[in-house]
Amino acid sequence: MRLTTLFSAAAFMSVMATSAMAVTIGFSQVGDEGDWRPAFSKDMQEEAKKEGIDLKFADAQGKEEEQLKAVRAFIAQKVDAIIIAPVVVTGWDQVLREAKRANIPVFLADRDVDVTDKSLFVARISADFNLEGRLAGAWLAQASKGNCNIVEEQGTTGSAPAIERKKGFESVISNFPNMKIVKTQSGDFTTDGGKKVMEAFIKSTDNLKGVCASFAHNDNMQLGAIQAMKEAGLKPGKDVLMVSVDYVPAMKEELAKGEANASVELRSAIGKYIYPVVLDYLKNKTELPKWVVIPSDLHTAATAAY
Ligand code: GYE
Repeated sequence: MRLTTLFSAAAFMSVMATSAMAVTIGFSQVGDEGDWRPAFSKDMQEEAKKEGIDLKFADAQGKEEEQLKAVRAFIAQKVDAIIIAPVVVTGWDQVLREAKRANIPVFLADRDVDVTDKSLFVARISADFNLEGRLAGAWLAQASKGNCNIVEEQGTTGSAPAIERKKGFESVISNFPNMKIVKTQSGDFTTDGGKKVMEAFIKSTDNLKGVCASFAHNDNMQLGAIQAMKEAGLKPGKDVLMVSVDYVPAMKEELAKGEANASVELRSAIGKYIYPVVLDYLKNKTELPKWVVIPSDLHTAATAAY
């Protein structure tokens, strides 16, 4: 009897100790556009559980104002750390200064911010979007032998991946005088957006006459573009080379069917890269590299893993 009481008292105390020690992290997520982002959100929630982190998850539904509100709420709640996947790169200085004043370390996951004072965040953990653009461009240069009129579906205007994927892609194709972007428009990283943009391209180019490739900043826009092209009687993957970024499951299927040709993988299970950096910093206050880079790979039907 006494033993049981003793045991449960000890168990109670240890539960108290663990919960008192549990790290609380606020995570401000972009939203749930596309297939990649919800997979990333799910991974962040599952990994947090595994690490015993009390995660406060806020979905900004693609709006920066919502993210600013969420970050301010995290500051008011005195969380131990804040992780932000910023919708766009601008507009962050003020709120990051507020977090710094409150002594709450901020980490960037996935997307980047454009701030002059880099001490406003501890580190960014993400893939190299410029490299993704260069890999897509290099694949296309080879596949088209340096001869290609390209239509481009851009991601969300002002977002780090839209800016950097474009820059990286252009830096490669600029080495080939007969490769050029003939049409470009934002499809906001969504399937619907990509479909609408491709419909407009089809109209304005007389059914993609003379167009050799579609470069989409993410797979969902390319999936929408594929639909639009099929509806117009075109053969994506055959009439037009299709290259994009993310390598989501639906794109793997398109690669297998031959309706798409290449996709640069953006890993979504990246909580295992992000949390150890945050936890290590909270525990040891170690100097961290400003950018922890997650690797990227390009896949075609030949290399896709099914
Ligand atoms: O490629 C896209 C998502 O921020 C890099 O955002 C990420 C991009 C990803 O919605 O599908």
